[in-house]
Amino acid sequence: MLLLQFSTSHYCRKARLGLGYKHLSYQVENLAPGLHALKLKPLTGMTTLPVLLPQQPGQPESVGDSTRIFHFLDRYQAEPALGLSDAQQNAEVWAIEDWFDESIGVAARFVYYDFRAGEGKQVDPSLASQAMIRVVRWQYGIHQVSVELARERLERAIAFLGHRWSSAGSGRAGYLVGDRLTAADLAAAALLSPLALIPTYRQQYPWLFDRIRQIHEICQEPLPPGLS
Ligand SMILES: N[C@@H](CCC(=O)N[C@@H](CS)C(=O)NCC(=O)O)C(=O)O
Repeated sequence: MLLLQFSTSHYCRKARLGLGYKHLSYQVENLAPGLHALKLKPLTGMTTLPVLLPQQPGQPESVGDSTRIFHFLDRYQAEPALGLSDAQQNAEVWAIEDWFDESIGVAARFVYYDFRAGEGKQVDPSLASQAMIRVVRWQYGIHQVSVELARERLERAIAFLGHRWSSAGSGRAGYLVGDRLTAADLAAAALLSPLALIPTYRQQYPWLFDRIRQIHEICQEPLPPGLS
């Protein structure tokens, strides 16, 4: 299998967590931002990464979108499953996965690039990096008001995770749904990982980053910047 990705994308990290959780072997190809669209449009009809190429007879040529990749992986290899067998719990897994994918991952992107353009400029002050950040801010409409809304969204998501993940003295790590890791936990761990570089989040929510670290270790995925 080949995973087409941007090396720094948290959505591509999410796909890698799924592949790693299933112990599947795969290779990655890093695409150059901008030129990526030329390669992807004919393959998936979209321009976003990650895209998985199963490269096996009887399998689709390409699977675009990290949520579709998770569902594909469950069809391709049932165990360990990313969903749950109880129908109600399974519906909750995929609803939370979708919330993180469509809303919280976007909010994390807004807050991360706002940080990188200001207080976190020293992470990479090079002209090339700052130019790339300006393009991303323009492309996604990242400005003061949208960043403020994104911060509020992140606070609500972290409070939710606090109830389900935080072991708060019990010595036991929790799960978002049921009694084992699912697509919901993997999505949350990947899509909040950009916050690991932002000191205020690190100081305020140490348990969050402990859990993100544990999930990466279980999925045999290198830790995100800030945790490595
Ligand atoms: N919901 C999509 C989001 C993927 C996404 O936003 N990918 C970004 C990188 S983090 C991308 O490829 N952007 C380039 C573009 O939109 O052309 C998924 O889960 O795969």
